[in-house]
Amino acid sequence: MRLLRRLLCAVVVVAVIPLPCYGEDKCAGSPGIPGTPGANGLPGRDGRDGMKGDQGPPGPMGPPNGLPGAPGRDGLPGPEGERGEPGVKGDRGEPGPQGRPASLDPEVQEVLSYLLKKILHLEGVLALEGMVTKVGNKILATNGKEVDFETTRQTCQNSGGSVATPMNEAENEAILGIVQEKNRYAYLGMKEGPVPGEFLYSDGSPVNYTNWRRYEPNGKGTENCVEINTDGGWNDKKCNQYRLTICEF
Ligand code: MAN
Ligand code: CA
Repeated sequence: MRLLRRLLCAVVVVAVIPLPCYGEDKCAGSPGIPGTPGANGLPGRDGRDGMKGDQGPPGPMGPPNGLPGAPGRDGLPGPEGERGEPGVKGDRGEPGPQGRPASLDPEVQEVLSYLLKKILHLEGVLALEGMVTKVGNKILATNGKEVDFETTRQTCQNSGGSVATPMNEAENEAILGIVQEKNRYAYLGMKEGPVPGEFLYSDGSPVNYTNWRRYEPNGKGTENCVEINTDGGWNDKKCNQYRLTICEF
C-alpha cells in the first residue's frame, strides 16, 4: 500500500515539471491541470426486464371452518356391479321379408341331406349292434323288460315312441323277430273298443291288419289287450300280464 502511494506521488511530480524547450519559436506549453469533473448526465433508459422470480412460499393457512373446496376429479372406475333384473320384453318387431321355401333353398337342402345321411349311419350302427330292428320307415326296440300293458304304453311314450303296432306282414315279422330272440310274448299297440271283439289303434281308429291265431279273439270283452306269441300269431289277452316291452319309433 505504501509502495503504491509513493509511485502515485512520483507521477504527480513528473506532471508539474516543465518540459525543456531548446530554441524553438513556439514552445510547447506544459499540460494544464485537469478540470473539475462535469455534472452528472441525464438518467439512462430503462434496462430490459429481469428474469421471472422464484415461486413465493405457500400462503398462510386459511381460517378454520372455511368453505368446502371444489369437488375433486373422478376416481378410477370401480369393479363391475351385479347383473340387474331383466328389463321388460320389447314389442314384437315388424315381420321380416318373405323367405325362400325350404324346398327351394339349396343350403337348407344340403343340410337336410347331410343330416339324413348321418341319421341313417347311426341307425345302421344300432341295427348292427342288435339294439334296434329296422322295418320300412319304422324302428323297433325293446328294453328287455316285461311289464303290464299300461306300463308298456307309458314306457314307449316316455321314449318318444309308441307300443309296437304291426301294420302289415313285414312289420309283424320284424316284431316276431324280437319276440323269438327274447322268447317272450309282447303286447301290441291296440285295445278292444266298446264293441266286444272290435280292436282299435291308440288313436281310436279300427285295426285294419290282423294276424289272429285260430279261434282268437275269444275274450268277448273280457280280454281287452292283444299279445303276439312266439309263432307270430295274435291272441286277445288281459292287460295285467307281464309282457316284453317292444316300442316303435
Ligand atoms: C288262455 C288265454 C286266452 C286264450 C286261450 C287260448 O285261456 O290266453 O286269451 O284265448 O288261452 O287257448
Ligand atoms: Ca284270447
